[in-house]
Amino acid sequence: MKTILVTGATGQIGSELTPALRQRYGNDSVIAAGHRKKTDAEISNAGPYCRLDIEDVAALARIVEDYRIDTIIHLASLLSAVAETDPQRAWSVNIDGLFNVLEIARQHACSVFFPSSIGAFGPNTPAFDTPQDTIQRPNTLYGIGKVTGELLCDYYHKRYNLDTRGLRFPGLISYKTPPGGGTTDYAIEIFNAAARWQHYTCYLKPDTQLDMMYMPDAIDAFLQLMTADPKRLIHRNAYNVTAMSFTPEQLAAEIRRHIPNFKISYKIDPLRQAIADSWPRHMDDSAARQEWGWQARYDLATMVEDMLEHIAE
Ligand code: AKB
Repeated sequence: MKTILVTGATGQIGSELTPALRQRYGNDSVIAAGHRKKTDAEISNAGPYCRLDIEDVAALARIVEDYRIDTIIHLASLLSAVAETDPQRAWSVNIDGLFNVLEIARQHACSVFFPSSIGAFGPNTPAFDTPQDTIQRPNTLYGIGKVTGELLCDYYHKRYNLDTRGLRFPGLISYKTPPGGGTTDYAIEIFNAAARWQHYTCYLKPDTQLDMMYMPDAIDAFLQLMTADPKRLIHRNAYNVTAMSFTPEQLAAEIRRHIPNFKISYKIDPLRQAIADSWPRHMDDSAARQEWGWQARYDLATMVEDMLEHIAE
């Protein structure tokens, strides 16, 4: 039986992954940790919650010892756009935070799951069918943190035999938790705007193509990788995974099939446009398919239908 610590449990992935883990492993076996005070959602989410600043290694060690944690899912991180506005803090949270997690995991023999991102690639990476193993020279602090994280997780696996595993997520789309400072946030904001005002002003250019995934697929990917046969994991840190790849104008056209009056206009944010322009257009995720059977359930049409249905509720 696992006892799991989820850092960043109140963030976009954590607020959906934590209940999914609790359903599978039991409420008391999944300890949620976040830097915020407990929210209403977490209170109804019936299970232990600890306040944790990921830069505080002693506090992290206390939680791991007190709850006899054997698995750490480390989600606490600043997203790409917000990281560019404060690179020093991004280093401290994203890189020092992961290093703290790996050190505590080494001392207590915990498994570690760490999400990487399309941000781990850069402008020299092949943009289409981006291979699993390829050039990674990101030009954002967020991306530098993700590549560092992938390499650190490899190092702790090889050097200390820790069971480290990770995924390179594309933009994640969900209706439960609002986005928090990412470059791909437009693909979430657009749904609320479409449902309320039939209009959205997008900060990326109409033809900016990026990989995306609906949150239920992201949760499945986590759970599948966690339980995958370790002997089959060649690229354990971190697997390219994607579900769909589209531009703002393609997403708007799909939304228009449900809301015919929906209109999109553009006011480009140079920071987020530059970040998006440095990321791949479409990743090759065949390693994840071959090594642990990855397959997405949602494409653009089914994701849009489901998002609009839930937002209307
Ligand atoms: C972001 O936009 O920063 C994230 C990501 C793709 O890693 N959603």
